[in-house]
Amino acid sequence: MPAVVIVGAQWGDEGKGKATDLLGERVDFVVKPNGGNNAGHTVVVHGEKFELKLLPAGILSPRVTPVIGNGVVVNLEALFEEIATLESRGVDTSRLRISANAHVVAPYHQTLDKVTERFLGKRAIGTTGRGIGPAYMDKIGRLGIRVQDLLDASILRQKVEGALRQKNELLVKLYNRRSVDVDEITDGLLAYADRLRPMIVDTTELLNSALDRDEVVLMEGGQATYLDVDHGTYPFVTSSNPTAGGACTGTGIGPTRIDRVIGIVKAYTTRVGAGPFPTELEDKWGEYLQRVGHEVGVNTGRPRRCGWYDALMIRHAVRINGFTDIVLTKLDVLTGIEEVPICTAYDVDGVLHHDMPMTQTDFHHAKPVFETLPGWTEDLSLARSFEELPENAQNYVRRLEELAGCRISAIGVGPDREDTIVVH
Ligand code: 2SA
Ligand code: GDP
Ligand code: MG
Repeated sequence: MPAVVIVGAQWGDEGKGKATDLLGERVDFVVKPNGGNNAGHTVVVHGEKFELKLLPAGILSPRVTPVIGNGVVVNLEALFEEIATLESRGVDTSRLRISANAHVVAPYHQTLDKVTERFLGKRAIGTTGRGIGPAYMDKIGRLGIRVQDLLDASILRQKVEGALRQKNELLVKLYNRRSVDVDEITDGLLAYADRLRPMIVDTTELLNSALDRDEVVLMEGGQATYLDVDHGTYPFVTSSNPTAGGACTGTGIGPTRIDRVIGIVKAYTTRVGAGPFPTELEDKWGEYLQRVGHEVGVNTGRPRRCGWYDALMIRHAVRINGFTDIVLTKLDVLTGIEEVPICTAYDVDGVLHHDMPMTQTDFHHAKPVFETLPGWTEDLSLARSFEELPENAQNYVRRLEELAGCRISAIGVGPDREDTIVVH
């Protein structure tokens, strides 16, 4: 039975958390393959709002076992804070399992994230400041601390020492900061060991055995396609692979076991942080989408940049991820707009492109070419079938489906778990 992957198709905040939560009813395991507490999901369950940062959205469904996969970087302070907040609101977090191979975000990663951003000045990425990039740099540089290292105090101390030798040079000499103390870091991490121990398992074995028993495993990608370090708008990306392939490496589930790859697509486009954004609106419509769509970062509280739907980006995302289905979210936010633009081509220095340009320079120069469809004024929030949508909203969805080359199997018409139309 199925292993299902959920991937954001744009720059994040498409509503992956809600989609995961919705599928939670039919799922046994929800695993997070990448990212860390830079993610942010808002999930509304019967009017009650939950904000998740590090934990997978599946934690809100009582029958789901939530799992933090090997590809994740875990800030232990943030983890236990989030667990405490959820427990205080009556959510049972005791089923949570964490991969022994997941990496730890240490306080010095956060320091380095912030000083690097400052050092970059105008070229700053606009990171969430959570230490994600430096933690992944250590992982790839083979200087990382893994969750399993907390089970062996002497190994942990050696690894922290190894990691800090080079970083302290950097912090003191280049960034004019005080050096970080090995004992302070080691003891700080060890303080979590006892609480962490019962959660640490071989999650690859756990998830593959679940698939052997025909249970359903949902892999909930953090961030999104265009924040992918390989396929995104580099260097304005995160430091992991949020695309479908990253779900395999980040969990240890092989590609042949995956049955469905669901792309979460917002009915317009948003982005947090710096980087190119061809359909960005810097006029009253950008403010309109920001206000009506409540487009504010869950983690950092930053207002999200907003723009019209970009069909080139979605078609390319369909290919990179091999989407079998699309869940279209926030269609309700477009209600009341007289003519709804869709970007169907880019004008790059006078040359028309119908597919994503090969180079970042071209993408930076891309000017959107729009077609417009007539809008609708009816409230969509009560629609529960495709036929109950106003005709113009139906036409908008059909046109997006045609341009994407992938079926739209569900449509979001409001933030609540219930506000969803299942099409297929
Ligand atoms: P980082 O911190 O190294 O991953 O930042 C690198 C880039 O990735 C972007 N990024 C995100 N973009 C949208 N949403 C994210 N999560 C939060 C949310 C964001 C928030 O769900 O609202 O609260 O601000 C997320 N995480 C990383 C980031 O903006 C950089 O462009
Ligand atoms: P994620 O990072 O992809 O999980 O998305 P976020 O939770 O950061 O941002 C999506 C926001 O849109 C959240 O506030 C959701 O509650 C909200 N949302 C999700 N689907 C819909 C929808 O169909 N309509 C409306 N109006 N809001 C939605
Ligand atoms: Mg988010």
